[in-house]
Amino acid sequence: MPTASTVLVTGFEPFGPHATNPTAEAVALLPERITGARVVTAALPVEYGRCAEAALALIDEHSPDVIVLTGLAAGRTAVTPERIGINVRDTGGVEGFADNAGRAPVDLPIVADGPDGLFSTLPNRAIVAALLAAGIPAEMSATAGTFICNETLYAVLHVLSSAPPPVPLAGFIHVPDTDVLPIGEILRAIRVAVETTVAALETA
Ligand code: PCA
Repeated sequence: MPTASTVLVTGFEPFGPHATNPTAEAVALLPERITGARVVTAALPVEYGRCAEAALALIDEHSPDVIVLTGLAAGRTAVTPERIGINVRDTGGVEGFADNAGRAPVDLPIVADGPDGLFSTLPNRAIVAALLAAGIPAEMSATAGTFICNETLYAVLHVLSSAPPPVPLAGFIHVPDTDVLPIGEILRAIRVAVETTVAALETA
């Protein structure tokens, strides 16, 4: 039964119409340790390519046992662990919308010849149950979209899929905007997700 010594928890910088990003604010408020594990946090850039490079550099530097990537999904009304990352970069459906470097690719792969999809390895069912038990709205999500959050999830899972053991548990959680869930509740949700994943690792 392995014990988590390091947990990497990321949010994202502001993007598009959002002057702030609650995930960057929430991860910066996390305590230095959660259930004994050291907590490393960062706000990732909202740019194709650089988002995943930044996440992978942190993974290289800190060798985390647990990786919880978080991002804002404005319009959602629940905290939503993502089931899968898909091998698609596509910003084309939204008029005038681009990443923070002004790029709006359409129908491109993230990894040429990569698998179509890669599943999160976080204990998503247990996380949803723990969030609901904590009084936080939560449900599983079947799509992280085709923008930066999906790319970061897919690229991290792709690298981990060929990494030597021990491979960290890794996945993505989208959170609603602060008009639906105040920042303190978003912080609590992320903390519950981390605690649940650390506990799952210890009973594995
Ligand atoms: N949400 C966006 C990118 C950054 C973020 O917080 C997304 O869902 O892709």
